[in-house]
Amino acid sequence: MRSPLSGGAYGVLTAVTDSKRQRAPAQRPRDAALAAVDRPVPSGVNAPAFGSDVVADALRATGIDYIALNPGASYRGFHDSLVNYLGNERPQILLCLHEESAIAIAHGYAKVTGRAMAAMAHSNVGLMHGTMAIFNAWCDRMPILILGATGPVDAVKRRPWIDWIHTARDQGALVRGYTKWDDQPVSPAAAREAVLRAAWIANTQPCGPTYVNLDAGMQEEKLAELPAPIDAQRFMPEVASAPAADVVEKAAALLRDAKQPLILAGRVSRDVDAWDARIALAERLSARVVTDIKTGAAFPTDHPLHSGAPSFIAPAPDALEAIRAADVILSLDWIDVAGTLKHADNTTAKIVQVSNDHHLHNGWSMDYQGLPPVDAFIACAPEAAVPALLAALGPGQPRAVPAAKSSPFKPEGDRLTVDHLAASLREAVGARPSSLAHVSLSWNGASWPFNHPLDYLGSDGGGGVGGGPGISVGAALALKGSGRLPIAVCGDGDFLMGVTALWTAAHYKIPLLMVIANNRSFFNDELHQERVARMRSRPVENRWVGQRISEPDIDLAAMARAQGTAGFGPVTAIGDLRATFEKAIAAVEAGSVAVVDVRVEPGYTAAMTAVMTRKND
Ligand SMILES: Cc1ncc(C[n+]2csc(CCOP(=O)(O)OP(=O)(O)O)c2C)c(N)n1
Ligand SMILES: [Mg+2]
Repeated sequence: MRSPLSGGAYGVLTAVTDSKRQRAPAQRPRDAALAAVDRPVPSGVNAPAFGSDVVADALRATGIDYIALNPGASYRGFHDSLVNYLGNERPQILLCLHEESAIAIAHGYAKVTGRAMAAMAHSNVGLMHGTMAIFNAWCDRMPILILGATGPVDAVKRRPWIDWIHTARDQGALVRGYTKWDDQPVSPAAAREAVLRAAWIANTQPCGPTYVNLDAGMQEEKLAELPAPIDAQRFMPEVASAPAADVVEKAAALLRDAKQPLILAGRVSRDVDAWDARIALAERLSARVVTDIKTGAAFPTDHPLHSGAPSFIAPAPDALEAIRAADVILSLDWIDVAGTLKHADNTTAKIVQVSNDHHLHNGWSMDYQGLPPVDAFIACAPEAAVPALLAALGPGQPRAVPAAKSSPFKPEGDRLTVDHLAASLREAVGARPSSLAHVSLSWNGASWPFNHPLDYLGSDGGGGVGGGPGISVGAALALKGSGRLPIAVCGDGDFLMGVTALWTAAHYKIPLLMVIANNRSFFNDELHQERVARMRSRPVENRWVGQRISEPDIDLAAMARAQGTAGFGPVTAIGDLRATFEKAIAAVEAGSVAVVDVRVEPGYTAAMTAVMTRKND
């Protein structure tokens, strides 16, 4: 029998090509050490014979290298196809201890490559475990091809009890509010089409997760005949969105006439040319630039035009000042324009919005944020708009703009804080290229400069605590072999919820340095309780009750070691930080995962604390 995809069962491997977004890690040859893990004995099977073989061929045709999963009988047919038909390569299975980490790993991988990896969750229960991570990826606009399965849709084929509890009428409904598309195909040919469509839609901007639910009956069906061969690549065309010329002209005119233009650099790609184009645009306009810690590095933070440290909840004071002073604001797919204007006391600046995010807005999730006033709307991705704006503006004389205020970062006090952690970590990292895959809520954006789009990969997207470890492992997977040191800084709460993702990194030999900013608390919520106490004139001293994670203190390094990683700490003295980080980095450079537990004083930056504890907000 011939494969149902042209090129043979092992043929169509380059379906996803081109696009600068994926240029770096995704196109490196597959990692030999990782590929050598979990090799099955050869099965001698090279012809598709079951429904799930057709689906496996389709998945391979998408060009996806890995599928992170937690197993389950609802997809035992497909699992067999991955192992015994495809030989556990292209895609290779990455076993995860929880569906939440399977999805988060795919999320982190997309943060680096801009392209979807696959993840799989068993029936309704596995999908329920994965939902928070799917929501995080959705809010972060990251592509993931999620496969799921259901007990036989045909009730006659169901095994008693278990197949009945694991069959739901409309399983996709669990995730429909925060996926771009979902399907439950009935036949192998329809499933092949669904997989190709899911990969295509996930990877088309604005990106996001898609979900295909594979009926167990369809997977296990013996093929009477194969679906007719197709050329998979033709079903996943590259989609380019171009800005309309008249709107670009209108925006360029607004920006050209601006006395104090400002760029809010938001959801942008990891592409180096696009990074350079943003710098060129800011310099052409002499525009101040503000960036956000919710999104990956978008502009060099030590550029004289960059204002204020990237921050989480509200723009940093210098950034706010620049926003208030601006007369024209260019948003490059900034996550929350309306909220940012609100923070800036509703400035009356003219707004140019570059975004195609509205294509994803739906009735279920409000992650689209407030509706901002807009004077020129360029409906495309920033990567297409910035060069168009540069061309429309033409050459010009840069105006003299005073360099943004910058005071060198220096941790204060003699008690170990997250600032000391950051400063010592930077010293230990030295001149090595590194990528911050994740930062804790307590992170101070001023503590770490970004000078390359891969220097920082952004936050979890949906504010779902527990995503940090998995996202970091996925990013480290994508960065493996790139020469960049993957570093993640996780809160202790975040770490504790997602720690088992580290086992996957250890098992598949994915080096990663994880540092825990361990304030022994769900500290964010201590600040919320403080605020409520202030509003109600009740004792703020009680803010810690129901928040602190101590008595007993948890040995986080031991938890990490239990996953097969190197574990250091707890580090309690500032003077021990650097040497410990150096040891941990040496372990990572020798191929390990290393985790350092650092006991930090509870506390956020002054600006974040002020925003969170304001009495009347
Ligand atoms: C799944 C989930 N549960 C609860 C919360 C509420 N929450 C927001 S931040 C936070 C504390 C996180 O603790 P940690 O990672 O240690 O960071 P810290 O606040 O201590 O800096 C919690 C519980 C959430 N956002 N997501
Ligand atoms: Mg904490």
